[in-house]
Amino acid sequence: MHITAKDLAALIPPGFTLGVATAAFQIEGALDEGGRGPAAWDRFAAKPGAIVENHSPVVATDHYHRMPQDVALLKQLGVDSYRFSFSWPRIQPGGTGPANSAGLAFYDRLLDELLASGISPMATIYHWDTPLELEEAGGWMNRDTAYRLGEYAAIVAEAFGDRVARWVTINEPATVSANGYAFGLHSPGKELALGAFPTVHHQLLGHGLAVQALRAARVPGEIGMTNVYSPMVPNSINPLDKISAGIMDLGQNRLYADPVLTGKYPDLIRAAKFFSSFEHPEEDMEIISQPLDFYGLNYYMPTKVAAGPGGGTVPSSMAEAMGSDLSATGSGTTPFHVETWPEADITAYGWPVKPEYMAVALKEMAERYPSLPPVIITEGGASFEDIIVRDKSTNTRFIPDERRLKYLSDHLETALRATAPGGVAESMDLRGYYVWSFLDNFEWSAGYKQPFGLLHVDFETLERTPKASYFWFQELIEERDLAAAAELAI
Ligand code: PSG
Repeated sequence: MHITAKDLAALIPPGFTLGVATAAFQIEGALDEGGRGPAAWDRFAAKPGAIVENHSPVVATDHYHRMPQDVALLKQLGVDSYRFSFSWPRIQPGGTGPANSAGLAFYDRLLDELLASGISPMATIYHWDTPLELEEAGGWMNRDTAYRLGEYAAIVAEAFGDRVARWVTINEPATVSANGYAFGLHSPGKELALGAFPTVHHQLLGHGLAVQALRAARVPGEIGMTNVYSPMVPNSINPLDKISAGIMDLGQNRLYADPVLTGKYPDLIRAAKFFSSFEHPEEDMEIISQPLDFYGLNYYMPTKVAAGPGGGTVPSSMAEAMGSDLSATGSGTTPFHVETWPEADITAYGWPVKPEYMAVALKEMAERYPSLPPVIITEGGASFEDIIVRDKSTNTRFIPDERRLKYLSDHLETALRATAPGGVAESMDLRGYYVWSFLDNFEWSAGYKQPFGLLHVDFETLERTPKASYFWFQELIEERDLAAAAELAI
């Protein structure tokens, strides 16, 4: 069971944002309409075998053509805010030069529809859709891409600065570097292992340059960036398991958060060979660590780590690469792998459902980074296979996604309790939670096989159907508003 919507609503502090999130490439489709240029992801997804069952992003949810209906569904849901991303190749088809006016016009309409519906826009500037031309020039391996991102940010700041309430410069650089450049699971499909380190630095630099562009344009909205965070849990008290978890924590969490929040790469990273063989101006660190108005956190799950070969989901190349390279510094370990939680619910993706680790994540973040700005959970959610129950007599359809609903309720409850007075992360100023995702969409290399939406999408007919989780979120927002109104009346 989970807490009732009414009791959960009572835990929500004033001003806390409830929202839903998407990303352009995962929902828009219309890849060659409106003057959009090709993205590296278009080409990657077209490679046979790159995407589960060779699913195509060409149509996705057809949001590009259905945007007004989708905003109506957001309004009906009642969310305070909607997080979406600007498509870089729609706005700058080749990744450089002047803006494509048809591309800008689409987001102009989206922003106007949102504001007319009373929904506060949160815009991600870069959610992985690198223009193909930039990828062909090296993509994030090329320092130049960081400057291109800064210029693109200046364009969206100028065009939309009057209407965007919150800006996310980049989303999850960790996933781009690891999946895209180290292990080849995402675009551009490179398998550089530790050689992918420049893509980390260049994305972080791009983030900093985007912040500079937004500040220079004096946008009134709040500025932040988003990193994914997964607490790394040793499989046992065996010191080798602990060291393994520590290495995963360094390579997936701290590598991306430390530079932004402290202006420094972690010492163990700085001591590694791959780091010393990569040269970058020291001034970059100041650009990367500019003060932010908020820090975005994508939280999905913890990761249980054990020393030694076996198990799954950590590509062995990563384990070996990181283990062997760090061992050269005297603090190394054997290769390691991810263990499962036998007692936990498991999503369709194979991700463990362990809501109590939401509190661990927030506590670790709060303790590790004393100067942490206000935090917004910019994504959280779960993929489960959905079934549509049809009632012939009333000709209605019902999608009983209890497990997704419970995932969301338990995680939001845990986050609210952890950051409330007396909670384990009480020093954290948590300002919001965005459900991933508003609607089922193109889940990168998993295609349409991993539905995260509050809305079901039939990828044959493109029809949207609210799931039980949609009605739950709607009820939660209503209960919160009722409680606030009652408070005012007293
Ligand atoms: C990457 C890593 C983790 C979770 C999600 C992502 N992790 O280690 O817990 S990807 C992220 C992304 C979005 C995806 C969504 C679901 O920002 O585009 O669709 O989460 O995978």
